[in-house]
Amino acid sequence: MAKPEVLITGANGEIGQRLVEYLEEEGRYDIVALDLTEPAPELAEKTKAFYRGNILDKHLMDGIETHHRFEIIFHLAGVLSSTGEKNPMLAHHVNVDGSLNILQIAQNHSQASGKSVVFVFSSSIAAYGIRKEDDTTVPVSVRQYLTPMTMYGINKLYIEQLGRYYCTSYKGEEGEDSVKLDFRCLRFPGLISPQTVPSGGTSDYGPEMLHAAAQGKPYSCFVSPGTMLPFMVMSDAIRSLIMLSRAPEDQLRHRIYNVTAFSVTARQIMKKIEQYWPEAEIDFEPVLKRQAIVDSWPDRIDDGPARRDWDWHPEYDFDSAFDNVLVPHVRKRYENK
Ligand code: AKB
Repeated sequence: MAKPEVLITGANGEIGQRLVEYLEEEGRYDIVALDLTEPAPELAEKTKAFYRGNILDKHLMDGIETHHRFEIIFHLAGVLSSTGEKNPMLAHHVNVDGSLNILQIAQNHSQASGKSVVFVFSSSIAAYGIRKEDDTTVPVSVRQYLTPMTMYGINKLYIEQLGRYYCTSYKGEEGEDSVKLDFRCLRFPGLISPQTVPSGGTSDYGPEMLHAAAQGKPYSCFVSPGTMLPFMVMSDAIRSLIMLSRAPEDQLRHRIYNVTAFSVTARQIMKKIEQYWPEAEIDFEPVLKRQAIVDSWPDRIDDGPARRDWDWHPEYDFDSAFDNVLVPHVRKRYENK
């Protein structure tokens, strides 16, 4: 019997690669993947179809819509915060217009099959905009401080709202009542993966510091030592995507959830790395623009609603993340290089 199909956009990105691997190993879905960049053959082999192209390409999107029937869509593709600040127009096109194309596929498939497509969107702490005078000693809830300073953050916030709109109010072109898609969204903190080094983001200093130390390379951190951000290891990010996608809809009191694992300063990350690589050469040379972006993100976010509604909890805190996952895996990754 044919398996249900899942679409993963941004499948060659940091989260996408791990999600493809997870779902392929589980064997529950036929995986249809989409990314702008060419995947490694080992990744492409795990999918039923790997489309290389742009989510703005209407012709490609129409082809994907016609050739498949998705039960679930993980929409991960997007231009990240630092890249987005260098090219805000591009970020807006890809993040907003591209997302609209994917939402429309989900909506059309929901209507055609008479069953709501589950649409999982990866949003970000970039949706927040904290000012100096704001009190962030208390973890920030999903509805507070929604005045993002980056194009990326503004785009994320808007897509969250678009998703909510499709899910609750959308009517077809003729104004007819339609079967609506089932929108679910996670606001991710900074993510740290032992397998990949991110690029184009602003929480990248955490993973960059780790991967540089493991390779014996010096690292100059672009935020100040006291800068604090919430983080999570990649395996917990994948768990949260899977858990939210499978939570019974009637248990979801919200459409948008924060998830987090530990809040640490850049100095704490450096100290942790020095426990394992005492010779690591790490210094701090804050870059004004990137520092301002990170300063506009909350130190701590409240993931209580996710814990209550769908039993979310991270598997790894700061110590166990580094001791049990990140350090052993990055060591292995670079041991013969
Ligand atoms: C970025 O830094 O842009 C991302 C994010 C926090 O969403 N990693």
